[in-house]
Amino acid sequence: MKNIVILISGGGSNMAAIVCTAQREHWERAPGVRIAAVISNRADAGGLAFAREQGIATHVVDHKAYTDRAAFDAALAERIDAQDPQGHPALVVLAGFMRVLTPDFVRHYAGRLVNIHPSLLPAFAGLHTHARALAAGCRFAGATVHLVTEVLDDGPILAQAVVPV
Ligand code: NHR
Repeated sequence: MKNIVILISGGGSNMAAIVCTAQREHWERAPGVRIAAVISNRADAGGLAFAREQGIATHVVDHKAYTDRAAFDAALAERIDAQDPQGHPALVVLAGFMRVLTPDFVRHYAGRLVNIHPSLLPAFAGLHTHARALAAGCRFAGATVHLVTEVLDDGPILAQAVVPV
């Protein structure tokens, strides 16, 4: 069984969509994939309750409890890797995860770390994506799934979906 770990910071709507799709499409049967855990950097993230209700293990690694980004990322990676019996989850998904990750963290998960970004990258990388897209008068919005690299919202694009505004 391949294990997916999902990282969130808030309501977890994209996480919930992944979990519901996994259930509906029976990912455990084929291709043999399970959502092993949902991890948040905030204890009050709304998505944690949803995940728990679905029987998914939840964890909090609070960034405020660490002196710097390197220490937080090391603790986070340790918790992520503990979700797989081999210590090597197949995929780590940033689904509204709001902490910038260090190069060491990104290297550790090279090729198996993806982000769901709420814009049509390369437009509107970074924060406040929707407000900026609306202010710019965009007629289309969308989302991008990309491999995470050291450069913010910059890695190779795996999928995009477009919606009219
Ligand atoms: N880390 C790396 N190295 N590369 C990426 O592409 C990343 C990443 C970490 C998160 C998600 C991204 C998004 O899609 C993401 C991509 C947070 C920030 C940010 O500035 C920027 C982009 C994204 C997420 N965070 C502030 C920080 O100081 C905190 C903001 C807050 O807490 O609200 O880390 O949106």
